Amino acid sequence: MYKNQDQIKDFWGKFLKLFGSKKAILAVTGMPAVGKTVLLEHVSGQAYRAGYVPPGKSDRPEKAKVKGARTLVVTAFPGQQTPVRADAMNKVFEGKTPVAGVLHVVSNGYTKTRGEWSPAVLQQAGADTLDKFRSWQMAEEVKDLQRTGVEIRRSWQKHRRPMWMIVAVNKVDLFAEPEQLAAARDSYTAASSPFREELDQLTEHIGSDNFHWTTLPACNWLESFTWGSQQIPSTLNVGQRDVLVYQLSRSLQAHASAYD
Ligand SMILES: Nc1nc2c(ncn2[C@@H]2O[C@H](COP(=O)(O)OP(=O)(O)OP(=O)(O)O)[C@@H](O)[C@H]2O)c(=O)[nH]1
Ligand SMILES: [Mg+2]
Repeated sequence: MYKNQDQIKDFWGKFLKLFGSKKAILAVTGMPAVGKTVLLEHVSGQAYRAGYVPPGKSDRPEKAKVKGARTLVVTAFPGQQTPVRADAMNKVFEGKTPVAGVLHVVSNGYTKTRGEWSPAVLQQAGADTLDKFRSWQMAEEVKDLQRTGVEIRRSWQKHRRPMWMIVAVNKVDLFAEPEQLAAARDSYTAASSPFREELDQLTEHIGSDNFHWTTLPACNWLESFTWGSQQIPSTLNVGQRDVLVYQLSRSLQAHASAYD
């Protein structure tokens, strides 16, 4: 009998050290500024140190290990389409060890604008309201899923190993009202939605016995979203955010174990 939680943790720590936990290779994909790095840093625990702030745009892939029943060896790719990203994706998706699962991050059109994508530039390009900007970003998300699908199919062709995808619908602190959440879910999963059509096509190419997808709400950082004079408040609190981080971590572990 164990007297307390610490002893149980200690036991598992020693057990995992002795026998090791099985590894699963995971990839975090998605467009620029949807929240991949911040998500990875929360799921891996790195962000829970005092004074953490989001690091900004990634120029290269980021790696982290997430310990649990499975040791998740996770790579997040930079969203910007550069040779560095292409090379990194190639190495992981066509590497020796097959990718077990993909965490594909989307943000319901709330893509953080940075540098070359300043609101002023985007407004000149015709995205002069938040609604137009979000629609445009969501159309970009569909194209980005197509590109990710190409990588997944390459991995399937090389390894013939079943794969899964969790679509993390991120930044839900910006659309946490029940009807807003339902609308977001529809945008990604309703039969008529372009994003869902892309998921269905990918499933058809690989075969439903070999590819499975699901969606999960996610939030890792509480920050309002500003577009011109419009400000969308962040309406969750830290406790609610932590529950979402925990649920995502659990779902990653559950998928990694179930599809082993
Ligand atoms: N409201 C809100 N904002 C978030 C959340 N997660 C991230 N952000 C914001 O989005 C910005 C971009 O997050 P990153 O993790 O850097 O995005 P990324 O997908 O890694 O972007 P690239 O490195 O360019 O591919 C952060 O700096 C935060 O300002 C979230 O859950 N909610
Ligand atoms: Mg990043």
